[in-house]
Amino acid sequence: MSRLIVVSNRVGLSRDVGGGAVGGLSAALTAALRQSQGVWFGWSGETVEKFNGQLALDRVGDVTVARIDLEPRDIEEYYNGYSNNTLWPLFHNRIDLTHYDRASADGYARVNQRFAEALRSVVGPNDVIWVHDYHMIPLARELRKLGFRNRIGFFLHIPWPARQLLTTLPGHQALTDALFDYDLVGFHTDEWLSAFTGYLRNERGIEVDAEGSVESAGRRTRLGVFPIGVHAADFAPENASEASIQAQKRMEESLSGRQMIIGVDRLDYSKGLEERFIAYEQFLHDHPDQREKVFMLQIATPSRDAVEAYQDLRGRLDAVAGRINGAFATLDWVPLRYVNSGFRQDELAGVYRSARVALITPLRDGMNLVAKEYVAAQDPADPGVLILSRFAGAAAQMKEALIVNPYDREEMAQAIHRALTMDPAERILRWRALKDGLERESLDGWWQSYLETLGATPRPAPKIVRVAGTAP
Ligand code: GDG
Repeated sequence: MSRLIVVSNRVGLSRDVGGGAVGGLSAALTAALRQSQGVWFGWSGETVEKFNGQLALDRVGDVTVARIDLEPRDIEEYYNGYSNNTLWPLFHNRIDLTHYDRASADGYARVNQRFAEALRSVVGPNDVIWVHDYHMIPLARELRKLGFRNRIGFFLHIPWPARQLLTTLPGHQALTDALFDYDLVGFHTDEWLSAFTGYLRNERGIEVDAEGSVESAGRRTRLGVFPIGVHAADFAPENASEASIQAQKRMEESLSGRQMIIGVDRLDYSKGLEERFIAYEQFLHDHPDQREKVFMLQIATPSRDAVEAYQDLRGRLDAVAGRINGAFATLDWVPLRYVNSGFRQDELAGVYRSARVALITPLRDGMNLVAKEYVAAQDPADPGVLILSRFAGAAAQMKEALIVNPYDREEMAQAIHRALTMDPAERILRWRALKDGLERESLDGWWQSYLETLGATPRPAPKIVRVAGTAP
């Protein structure tokens, strides 16, 4: 039987999380895996002094979880280094934060080899392998070297950078060539796909054929756009869990009749948090009549603390938040509540429901799921307004949001004012269109259409081994 093998840096599924604690993407991949009693493979999050290649196997319901430990040096070079200090900033247009060094690039290659070796004992000849994200670009190449002839797909959760930026990366050719060892490469939006094909055409002289495939070194790779969605029902008010209702109640009690603006992001420079705070400051400055009638709650869960750029950002955000509250707070009003702890997903849904406005303004984002979750959580009779950056992949679909340029603080300040004062009829009209979009582009539809497309790609041809003395 053909099973699905999902490979990602971290495995989102575990025995000890349940209910609202698991994120939507993890739940969706788990659903995909359940269908074929599949395997989810990734780094355990743990380190061992000396790499031993040992797989820890665990069974969670119908799904097998296979995890592997890495060495501290692997984490430094592969994870903190090449993945998060080179590829992440570069793919998010932050060439100023992109650090390249040969040791990290070597560590990235080494860990991908280690993952491929470890997959040998897991993967059967008919299994379909689905590799996720920028940590694993060369994995299919390593698997092919070991003789794997399985269908292997890759999905990039982040944007693809413009050619002019990508070509600053030493070894960009080898990195992109590695994608040709996949049978299907998927992106969130047409824009990311066309950045990729533009690079291939203009830098490498490789054209996309009429079927949307590219051919290089005798291998054919299909390219496609698969916009990820959310499981709207998990956020819908009618399905609210007790924890969700309590979170909403707690929020509403703390509003004291004020309107709330919500932001929820990983603490990451790509999310435009500093620009957002400054735009909110501008709004408070431009609209004295709105002060004390509104507040902003920014939930920003720390991530990648070991990377210097993230420590710097944290310091800057603390300073701007302090400045805003110092300048505008009164005895019983704090204009900006800035929270660095995480919440359960169902609690978040309750928080989304109590917010009149969501301010989701990344400087660059593969998709952005928070924008969709906010829409899914709204009360149809009294929905809130989504303000969305034009640079989030989600903006390609969510056109009825108030679309803003996150670099333009005056425009953002105006959009905040417009959202807070929007009449109910317009709010409902916009929300309905956005909600319909969520139904059309659902999370289940995302993985199903990706896997269908991957399943329809021709099976990689066997390697032709020439026997000495025979004619070619
Ligand atoms: C990458 C791409 C792409 C946040 N705080 C808490 C929490 N979250 C959840 C949100 C949302 C998820 O984390 C964040 O997803 P995003 O899409 O906004 O961003 P990234 O983490 O950067 O994800 C992105 C995504 O991959 C999927 O392809 O959209 O562009 O960068 O679901 O709700 N969840 C819980 N507590 C928190 O405090 N439970």
